[in-house]
Amino acid sequence: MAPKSLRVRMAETGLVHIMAAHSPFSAILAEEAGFDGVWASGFELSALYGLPDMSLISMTQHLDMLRAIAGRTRLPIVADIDTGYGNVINVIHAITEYERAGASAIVIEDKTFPKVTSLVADGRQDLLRIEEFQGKIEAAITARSDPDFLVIARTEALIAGLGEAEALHRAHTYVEAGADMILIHSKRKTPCEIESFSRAWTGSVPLVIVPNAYPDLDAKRVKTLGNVCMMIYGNYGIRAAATAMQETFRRIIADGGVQNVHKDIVPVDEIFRIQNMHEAKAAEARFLR
Ligand code: SPV
Ligand code: MG
Repeated sequence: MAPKSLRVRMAETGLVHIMAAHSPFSAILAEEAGFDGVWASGFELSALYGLPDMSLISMTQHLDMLRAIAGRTRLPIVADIDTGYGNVINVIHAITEYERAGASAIVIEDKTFPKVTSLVADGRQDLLRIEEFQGKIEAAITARSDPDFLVIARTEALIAGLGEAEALHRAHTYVEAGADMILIHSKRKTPCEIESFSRAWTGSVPLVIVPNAYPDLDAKRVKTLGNVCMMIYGNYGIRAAATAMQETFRRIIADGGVQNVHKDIVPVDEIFRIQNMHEAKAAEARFLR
């Protein structure tokens, strides 16, 4: 069975849950846990390389990982293409490449290249001129070949401290340019900014949120807003991995060996299962002569 498109899934359930992935392995775990899709996160891939999320990871690096993810999960992939890797010409090229690589949607943000990650304190958050970003959206819509490939426009107006009026104005102009959805991001510790934006939103397309900074906004509360159709859990994969590895690695040093942690982490058989080892063994038994 072919994976359902995000549009279909959103129409069926009203709200899709998209988990951040930085590798095929994390995407497999997201699929097994029951998420509707994976977020090919720029933040997570940057962190995987031990780098800050500041446009240091190239499009080629991100695309290579996305292709590897697409090869190991049937979940739709929402690709975080940051600012689109340059100007409108780079965006056109990126859309073609990401669609071909197997993405179901892209999110493009209205910051200047190179960007600074959104949640860091005192980050430089320079926004693009509205007209230029509208051009990027129009170009993305024109460049896609499948109308179900979603072009999600992300405004960083709240992140940049420009206020709700500017965020709403930008979001409306991005819809005029053809955006399928609007991602509204906030770094407030409470959901107040997002809930206020959602209530004020009169645009014709639904909203996407990334509740990284304001964890209290759970799915039940989001559903009462009525116009948020996608939740992206934007840095939870890498944070969960960091938690587990930090704890385990610390204990091995403290214990002078693996004798204690051994029983608290998954057995190697579980990794074999996730790797599809049984299929490789079966193929070997059948064909290797
Ligand atoms: C990402 O996961 O790369 C995001 C979300 O863009 S955030 O890092 O919160 O901006
Ligand atoms: Mg990002």
